Amino acid sequence: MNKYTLLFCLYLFSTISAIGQNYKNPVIPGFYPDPSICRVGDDFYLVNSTFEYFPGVPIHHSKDLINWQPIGHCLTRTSQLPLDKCGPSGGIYAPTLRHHEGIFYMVTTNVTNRGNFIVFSKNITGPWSEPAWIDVDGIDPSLYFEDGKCYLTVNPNNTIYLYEINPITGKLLSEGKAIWQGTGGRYPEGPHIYKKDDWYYLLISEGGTEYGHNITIARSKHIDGPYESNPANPILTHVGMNAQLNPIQGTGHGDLIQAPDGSWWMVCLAFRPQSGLHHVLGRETFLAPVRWDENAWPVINGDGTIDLEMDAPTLPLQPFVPLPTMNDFNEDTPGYEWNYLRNPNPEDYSLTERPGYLRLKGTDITLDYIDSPTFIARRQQHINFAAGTAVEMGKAKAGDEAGITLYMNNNAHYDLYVEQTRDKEQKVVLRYKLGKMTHIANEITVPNGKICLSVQGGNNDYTFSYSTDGKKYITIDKMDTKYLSSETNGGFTGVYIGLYAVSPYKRSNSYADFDYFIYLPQD
Ligand code: 6LW
Repeated sequence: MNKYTLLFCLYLFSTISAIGQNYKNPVIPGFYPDPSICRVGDDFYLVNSTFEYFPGVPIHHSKDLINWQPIGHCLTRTSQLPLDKCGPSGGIYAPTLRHHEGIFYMVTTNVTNRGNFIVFSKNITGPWSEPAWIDVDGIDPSLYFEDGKCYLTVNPNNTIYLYEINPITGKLLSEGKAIWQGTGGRYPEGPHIYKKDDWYYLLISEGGTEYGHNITIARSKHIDGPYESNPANPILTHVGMNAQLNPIQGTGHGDLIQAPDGSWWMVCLAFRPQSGLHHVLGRETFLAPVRWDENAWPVINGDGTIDLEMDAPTLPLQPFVPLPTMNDFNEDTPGYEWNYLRNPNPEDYSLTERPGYLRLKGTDITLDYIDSPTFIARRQQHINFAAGTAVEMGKAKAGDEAGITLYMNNNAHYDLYVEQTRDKEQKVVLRYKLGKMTHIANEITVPNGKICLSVQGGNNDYTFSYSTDGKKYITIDKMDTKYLSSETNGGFTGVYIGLYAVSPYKRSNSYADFDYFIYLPQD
């Protein structure tokens, strides 16, 4: 056998062995809720909601529905994503992504500012257009294209309405028609229309995005109804006895997709409770196989539940190179995993002023404000993880602080930081902010210079440590994960691990230099 035959055989073997493998859920872990998916040829693209974070609506790419790689965001400019004073879990709600005749469309709602809008782009990585605002109430807009027409579904007044729309201008071209209210569950939302064979299918979510969440479906021979409910509804839910011990809960908000091989799949959101019934990672993106039964209704993974370990044949797997665990800050711009709070002031961040360092310039906007503190963060994507950084204060004045934060929202965050003291010394401080309470767990005077800060995440606790030499770490305290959970704080987001800087002075020339950032998944 010559070299090429051998390589070909190896390739064939790897492809064949890849088909039929099981896969793990969630397929996109961490705060990636409200997934919407579309396919162009062999390429799948998926978007999620982002609320008060910037840039908005991350885009992932996949060849196999299981391995996903971040490739950008739809909303990268303040003009597309005004988030001024947007409260926690305001801003961008569920998006829908569709591709039609060479153009990608993303439709979503900025619940804090002007409501529903569409952006479009010829390329999935943008640049995406300015918003075309839609004069309609409700959330979770979706688009469906057919015969040169485009239809909008959206849910004002707890009812799914259908409109004809111009997807470029956002102008409504017809009166709205109420087409379904679901099966009686609260918050009928997340509607999507699909056509398969002779039927229009209307997929929605009901029950709210907590433990009662579920997915139902109706169908009609005509796009504007009447829609008949599937007698087997809900088609996906974890409220039943068959999922009472399932580590995945709150399954809902799905979108269907057909793969090039003809197989059908659903992406949906769900969460993973930890430390009792608390979830801190936010709502994540899951994948389920779909089959159509003899009466032409979709069946999700057999019994309408999903698992962490999925027992299902997959498309040929095409993994991507994972993100490195260590970020040396050697790039000139932050990677797609980094987010800001609301609309950031670009002058407060630099990766070029000191090559190999992330420089943050603190302002008097603290993490407690509904505003844009100097804060750049990535999602906590794993229940068990280790994260760390090393921070050096520059030209610091008394009261300047910089460090690492576990941030759920302005009312719930744990901060491990270096603070400049009045007498030109510094201290390491661990502070908990929970509602109206701010508690300093400990403060330790340390020598001037670079300080390493680390956080270890686990099921019940976060453990906070520091080091003055990068070798010997001293644990300061442990704090419960559950107080940062969605159950404790409400809202739709998950915990971020942030690097931040604050100064008591509105504008000073002080700064903090972060040497590296490590995020090590340990699930
Ligand atoms: C979203 C709605 C929902 O718009 O929660 O879980 C809302 N589903 O469909 C916020 O994500």
